[in-house]
Amino acid sequence: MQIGIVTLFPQMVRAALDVGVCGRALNRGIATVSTTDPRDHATDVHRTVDDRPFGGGPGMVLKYEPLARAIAAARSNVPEGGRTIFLSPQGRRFDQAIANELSRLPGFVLVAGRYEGFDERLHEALADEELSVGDFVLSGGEVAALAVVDAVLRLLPGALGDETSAAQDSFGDGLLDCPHYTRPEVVAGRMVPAVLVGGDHAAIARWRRKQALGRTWLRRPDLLAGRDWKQGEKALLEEYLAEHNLTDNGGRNFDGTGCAHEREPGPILK
Ligand code: 9D3
Repeated sequence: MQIGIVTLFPQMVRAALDVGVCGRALNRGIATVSTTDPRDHATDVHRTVDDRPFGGGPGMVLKYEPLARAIAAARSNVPEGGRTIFLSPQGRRFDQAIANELSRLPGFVLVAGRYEGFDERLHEALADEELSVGDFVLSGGEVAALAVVDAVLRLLPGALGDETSAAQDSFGDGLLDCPHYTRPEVVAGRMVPAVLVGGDHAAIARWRRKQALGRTWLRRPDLLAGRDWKQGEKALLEEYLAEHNLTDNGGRNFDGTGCAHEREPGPILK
């Protein structure tokens, strides 16, 4: 996979991608990431990439020509069929399903903005898609681009040490993760759940799935709304709710409908 990133801060992007799972994936040649700096595609002595907004107001706007040339240069390093994706607060919310889609492409170009954003004609003429990473304000698109690249790289075959762990992750199966414990067995007066040290691997797997379902129900009921419930999952969740005295669910259904948007916020795990 060949990924291009158009950014005014290539050092920032490179530094982040040099470490951890991403660094290893890139070192192994599973993917390549190239950066293109729009300043290298400016034509004036000041290497200008931004200008004041028509109509007035604060901040600066990224100019069409240097950005368009930078995007064209980045696209030339990416195979045919690669998409051009702008990172923008106005974009579609990035999620694991989009990460999965992108991981099946031969490559793509991410365009990170700074200042107030891009001249609108860049979006119109050159964007196949716009993505946001969430409803909060970043200083630019780089951190968002890094989130996208990280989420995609770790899905590529060979990127992770343990081939099964991507599928087992939070969101890999549409649920939050179960709790994890390590030594010592008792710390700060708190014990590890007995099942985890009992050696019954079927019981451990069942407990973990039950915890994942229960925590998702409590913390992220929205994730259960469209769920394709697997065999035995609803019974496991019933069991969790009974064990936590949550049988009075105030009319809330398993799938998060019924009152999720009407009721008081639920407890965040006792
Ligand atoms: C303070 C400027 N804002 C005026 C209401 C608009 C604005 C412009 C540019 C807000 C943020 C940014 C920079 N953000 C991104 O480029 C960005 C982003 C984000 O801020 N949040 C979530 N996802 C993304 S993707 C790109």
